[in-house]
Amino acid sequence: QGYNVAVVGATGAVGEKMLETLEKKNFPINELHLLSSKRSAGKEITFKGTAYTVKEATPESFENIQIALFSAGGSVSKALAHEAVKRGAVVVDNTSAFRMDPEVPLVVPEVNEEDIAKHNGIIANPNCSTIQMVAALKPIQEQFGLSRVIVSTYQAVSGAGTKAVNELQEQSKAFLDGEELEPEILPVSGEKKHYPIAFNALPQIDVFQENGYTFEEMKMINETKKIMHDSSIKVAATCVRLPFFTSHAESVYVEVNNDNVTVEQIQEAIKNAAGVVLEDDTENQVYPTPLSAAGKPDVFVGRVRKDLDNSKGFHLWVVSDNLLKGAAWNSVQIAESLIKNNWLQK
Ligand code: 11C
Repeated sequence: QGYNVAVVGATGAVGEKMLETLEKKNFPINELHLLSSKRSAGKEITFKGTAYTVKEATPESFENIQIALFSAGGSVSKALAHEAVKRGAVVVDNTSAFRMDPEVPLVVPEVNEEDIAKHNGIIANPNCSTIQMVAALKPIQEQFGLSRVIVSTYQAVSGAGTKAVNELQEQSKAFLDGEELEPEILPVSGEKKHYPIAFNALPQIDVFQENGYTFEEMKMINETKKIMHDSSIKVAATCVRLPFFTSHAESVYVEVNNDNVTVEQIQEAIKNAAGVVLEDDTENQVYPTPLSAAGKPDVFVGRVRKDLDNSKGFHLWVVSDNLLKGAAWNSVQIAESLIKNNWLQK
């Protein structure tokens, strides 16, 4: 038995991974509808050997759809997610449109799968840099308590979309040829100023908020508290874009609730956590990197160390493919959970 599934944003970087993931997981599909903005409609995409024409997403596109996976940007989700729900679909939304809405569960299945049951038609997929961090934090919170998190990120350009990927490629070639290309996309498409990404590091992901943090940083702060069901965890974030294509890496400092926790205990907890892989053997130079994590659905953790001054403090290095666990894989996991637990019907 299969489901009628719509993929909204099918031609985008995440949409492409969404289709790859549905295929890889052999998701039970009856009818597949590939939807996009007007601009991308008409393109052909092959899924499991069958060619599909991408259609413009309209409210009527969702008649008879049971599961709609949205990743076409916040404005499309705001315009069409409720239209899809009205027509009986359950929406898994990969944008920031509804994440902080108290009526909308924000879910990383390894952390808070049970929240899916409370949905009113929409379930939000968190920001990619948040997903991989909370997956690594969950076993620590569960076993040792968690009072504080300070994270600095090293994020791939694919998080900013296909145009940013092209910009890094073209700028890098030009730079190596001794030429200079005017930056047009990064740090944020549509912003007043642009800076080169090739051979550079940009401490701005998304737009600045009134408090001096960027929206990406505030997403990490607010989403972490919501997903982990604890608004008392202190969270601070600095998000930085670096010139590589895939995977976000994060240096994460955490404080647990007691003084006697050892590095080995933290490593053991991470090793046993679902969806998380410990790659931590400094003697043999084993640790994850953006390249080693690319194309894999797991979250990888290495470099577990105890802070030298705070007996409750630990440092971790967390890496994951931002388009897989950070986006498509997590969305499809949510869809699978809806089916497995009979949570599609409300
Ligand atoms: C980035 N994390 O790397 C962003 C992309 O809220 O889903 C994901 C944006 C989002 O630029």
